[in-house]
Amino acid sequence: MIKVKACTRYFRVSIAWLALLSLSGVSAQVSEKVTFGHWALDRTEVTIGQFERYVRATGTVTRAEKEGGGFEYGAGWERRPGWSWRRPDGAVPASADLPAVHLDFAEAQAYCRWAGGRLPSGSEWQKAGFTELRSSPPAPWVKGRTYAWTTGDSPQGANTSDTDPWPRAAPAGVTRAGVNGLYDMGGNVWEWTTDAQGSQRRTVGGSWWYGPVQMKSDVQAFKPADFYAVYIGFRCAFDLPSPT
Ligand SMILES: [Ca+2]
Repeated sequence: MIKVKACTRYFRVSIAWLALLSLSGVSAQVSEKVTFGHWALDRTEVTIGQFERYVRATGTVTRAEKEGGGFEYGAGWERRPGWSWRRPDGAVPASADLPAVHLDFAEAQAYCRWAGGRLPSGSEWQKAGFTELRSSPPAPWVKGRTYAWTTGDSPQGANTSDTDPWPRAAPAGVTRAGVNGLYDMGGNVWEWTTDAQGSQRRTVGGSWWYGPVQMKSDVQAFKPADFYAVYIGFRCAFDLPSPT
């Protein structure tokens, strides 16, 4: 379970990615949601900055804050004192665009309700994540095609435990845009869905902790709904008025 990355290769890849990102100019001009007819999905995982606005508006104090800190996997699940969405890794986060984590299912759902939406179902998430639904997608995306990965034909460009520029979580919009122009559907942090097995809820997409195989659509990763950890986040779905 230990994440190892070769330093020399890491820096070489980082330089290549920085050059690529400087050319692509992602995130600045794109809307925050991707629309699929009667519903929409957040383009990125919900960020610390977005969650902070919710906390300021509602006075919410999360369970990780009240209960002594969020969890990270070490020798089993270990509570990390002081870790919460405010300090995902125990320190002031480098960017407000990092994903909001250390939130259980109900806390994620409460945020989405406040934002006018809800958590997606597993099937909604899966369709948006793997099947290109845009009417005129930019190259190389093909309308109607279902891809093997959320990033297309390969997992390259996602933030997993494989060699990439991100040792832990990555800020929104810096990884490679995937199917439907969505970011981090695979990798970065797991995302809560409403799929239930008793008191458990399905998380999808894998995370920076795991290899790319956890990104696949058929992964069934259910977690206790009241669990929160450093690599579980979420994004919201929104029901839209039907076209008349
Ligand atoms: Ca994700």
